[in-house]
Amino acid sequence: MKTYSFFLLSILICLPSFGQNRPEIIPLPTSYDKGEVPFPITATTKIQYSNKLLQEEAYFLQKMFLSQKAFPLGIETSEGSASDIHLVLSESVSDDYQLSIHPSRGITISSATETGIFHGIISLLQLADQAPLSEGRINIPSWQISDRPAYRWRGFMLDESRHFFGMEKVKSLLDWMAYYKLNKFHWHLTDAQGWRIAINGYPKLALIGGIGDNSDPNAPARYYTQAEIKEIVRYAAERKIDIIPEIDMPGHATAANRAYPEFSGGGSEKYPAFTFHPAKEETYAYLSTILREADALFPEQMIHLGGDEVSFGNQQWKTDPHVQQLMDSQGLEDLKAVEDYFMKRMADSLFALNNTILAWDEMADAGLPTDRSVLFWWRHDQPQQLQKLLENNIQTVICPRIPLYFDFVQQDNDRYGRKWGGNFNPLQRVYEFSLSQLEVPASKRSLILGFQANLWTETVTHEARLDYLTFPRLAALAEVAWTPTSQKDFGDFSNRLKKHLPLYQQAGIYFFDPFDADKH
Ligand code: TNX
Repeated sequence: MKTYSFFLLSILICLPSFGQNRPEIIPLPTSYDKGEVPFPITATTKIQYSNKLLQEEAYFLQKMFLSQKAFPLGIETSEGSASDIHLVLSESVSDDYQLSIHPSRGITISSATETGIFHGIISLLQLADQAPLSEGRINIPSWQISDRPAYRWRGFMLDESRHFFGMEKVKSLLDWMAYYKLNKFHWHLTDAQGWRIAINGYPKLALIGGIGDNSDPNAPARYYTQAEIKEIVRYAAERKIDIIPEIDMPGHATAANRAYPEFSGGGSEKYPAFTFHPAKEETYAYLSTILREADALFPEQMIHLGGDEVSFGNQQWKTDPHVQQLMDSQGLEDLKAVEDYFMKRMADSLFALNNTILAWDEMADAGLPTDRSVLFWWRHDQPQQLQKLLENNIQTVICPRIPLYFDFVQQDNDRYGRKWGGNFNPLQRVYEFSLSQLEVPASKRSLILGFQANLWTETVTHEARLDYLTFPRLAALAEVAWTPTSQKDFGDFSNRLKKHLPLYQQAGIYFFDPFDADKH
């Protein structure tokens, strides 16, 4: 009895410090161990890197300490003293990165890749953000961390067609994605409401197609110039984020069709001029020119062609004699076959540019080549679509509306925002999402590239609203895609997350506070 109560007592004593047994990092690293004595970073600490290839990472670390902590850390390429931060590129590290903090040997981040070094830097910055600054020192707890992501696709999609947010907001989102080690920014740049990417060969796309948004069809044209896109791509690359543009086709094309009606395939009463024309050769030449310009701007060699919801507005195809002729000559049985034919031809244009085609799950049966396509499963209410993708051996990104659409609200009593059939996406539901909730046979697991959250913006009329829907769910998404399911724990995540809210506040982010929900 005595030993028993002693045992209970020791558990009780240990409990309050439980959180400290995990590093204050989101997403939680895969393995970690803590020493006793911290290492102090001061204004005179130096950064030293082992290989010229790491110069950009060293500058990034320097820039962050300067802007966030007002510490002007120096940079050295030669061997530094013991009190340094070392960045070491080393083939022998098999994890994504290792971060070692030692009271006398200083801080070492090692990895076989620059991306791994960057992730190690992010972990260090997060530890520094949670360490008290006293007497000019930031005491970093002496963690030994080995870390690697569970999935290689950790994505976030922003729709800037329905509402346009602009370069500064996109850069801020990229900052936060980097802070959570998210690595794919899917940029939905075209849709019915507005065309947001300048195309030199077809200037009216931006100048006329860029007019309007979901709040005001006459809002002055807003779009990204090619110079701005290059700047954003560079900014993302510095943060190890790939940008994937989406040029949605053959549906969701109304804005483009306002600019160049000669390529319109018509629409329906509810969705007028919704499609590109699938039976005119000129359409394919036109769209291929657009893709060639997009390819030159985005270095990742991946373009998302949409392919979603074509049936919303392809009614005119039924009566168009050119479409009928195409169906006869190509042996296409129905309009879905026309859609697939269209996408396959556009995929060929992408392959000629050495690109991979990305598209929504509507394309699961289109017969796209498995080695050059990635499809996005978004229709949570159609699990058979996911099964089709897997049966057809298609590489898949998991982004079901429930729970990964961030245009759906976080709490039941929100007055604005989406909630369909009583469904919405609270933080915990997002956090606890994992592959184990889906039917994915072990033999097909390698087809799953990872996870992505999508922020559609029909209802997102301004920045504060964007923030409110994105934060803090972005942090939960990070742990869905990075941390092994067996190590996830919502209670522990909540403890770490609480300490990120002041960071959002400092950054001027209008976040949803899950710990004080009634206030909203
Ligand atoms: C479906 S997801 C769409 C979007 C909407 C979204 C709203 C997808 C491929 N298409 O056009 O914005 O639902 O949640």
